[in-house]
Amino acid sequence: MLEQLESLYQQALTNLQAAPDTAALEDWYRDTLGRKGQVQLLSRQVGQLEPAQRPAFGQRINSVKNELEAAYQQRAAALKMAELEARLAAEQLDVTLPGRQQFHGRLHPASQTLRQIYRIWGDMGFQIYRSRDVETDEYNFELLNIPQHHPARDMWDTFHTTAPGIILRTHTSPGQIHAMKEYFPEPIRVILPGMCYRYEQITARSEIQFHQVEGLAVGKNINMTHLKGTLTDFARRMFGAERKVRFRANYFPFTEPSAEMDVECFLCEGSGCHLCKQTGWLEILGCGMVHPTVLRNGGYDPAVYAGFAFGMGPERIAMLKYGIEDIRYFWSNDLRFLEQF
Ligand code: FA5
Repeated sequence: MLEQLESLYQQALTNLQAAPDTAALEDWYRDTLGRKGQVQLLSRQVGQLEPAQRPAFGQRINSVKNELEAAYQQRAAALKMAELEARLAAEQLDVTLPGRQQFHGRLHPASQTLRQIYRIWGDMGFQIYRSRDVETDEYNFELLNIPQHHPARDMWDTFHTTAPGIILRTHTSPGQIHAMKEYFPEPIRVILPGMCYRYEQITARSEIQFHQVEGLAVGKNINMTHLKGTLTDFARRMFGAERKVRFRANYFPFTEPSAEMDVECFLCEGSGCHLCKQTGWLEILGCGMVHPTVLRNGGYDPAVYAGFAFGMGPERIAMLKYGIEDIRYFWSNDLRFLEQF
């Protein structure tokens, strides 16, 4: 039996050295030193020996157990180290490599311009009033003093839906009526930003969808001076403190009198260049005193109240500010364009 123990011992040592990884090592331990392992099984057979041989066998089996245990610990440590080294080699990390630049998103140039506009009007006490993109013919035209079949309708080529009388708004002006109906009889100071849609030919200056920012002030003592002063202040904050502005008479059915505001060309400072088509001026918005009919349609008595309104196109303003030659860049999703802002 002692011989059996010695050969078991030698075999166990050989197997231990041959265990390729920690999983095989655990199997070795279970089969050799575990509760049902070979050493344990052999030690249970001690009763079969002559009593005189038992102490020597007992001593040897104890020392075999201790030696195998120590050899196991050693092999386990060596295997663990080898596995760690293999992993480190496989997952090598070069800490001297330069870092990869994080990609930061940014705001679309139209959104940037809109936010600039919001901030300026916000500073002047104007709140943002959101109004719907899908409108009725009544709000987009009739309540703005543009009846059916009136030639002024030709100013706004319209997208119609299959539902009669339901259209995509051609300008943000119908929001004026919504705001007046909601605020009456309070005084009003709002801007109405949003997308507008026109069934127009797409060109370098005209899109079929574009933003507008409408403005509306209604109160008891509002006159043309307020309109001019407020819009001049806006233009100076937007385009520079020294910027000159001018108002040209114009026609809109929902304002009387109506005007268009130009700012001095900021490329040539008014001397004439390709941007301003040699005029020295850039047109930026339409405006006027709210027409009495429109005030009445919003619920305000024109004998008591007056108001001014304006409407500007942020994409056209951004084009002027940043020298963008073609409005089609805004919605064509070309990163080479968008990443410049
Ligand atoms: C209007 O739409 C009036 N509702 C503006 C207004 C409001 C006048 C309140 C008086 C009182 P107009 O059609 O000119 O006006 O458009 C206003 C601005 O929208 C233009 O100055 C321009 O900047 C922008 N715009 C108009 N059509 C297009 C288009 N197809 N593509 C891009 N921007 C456009």
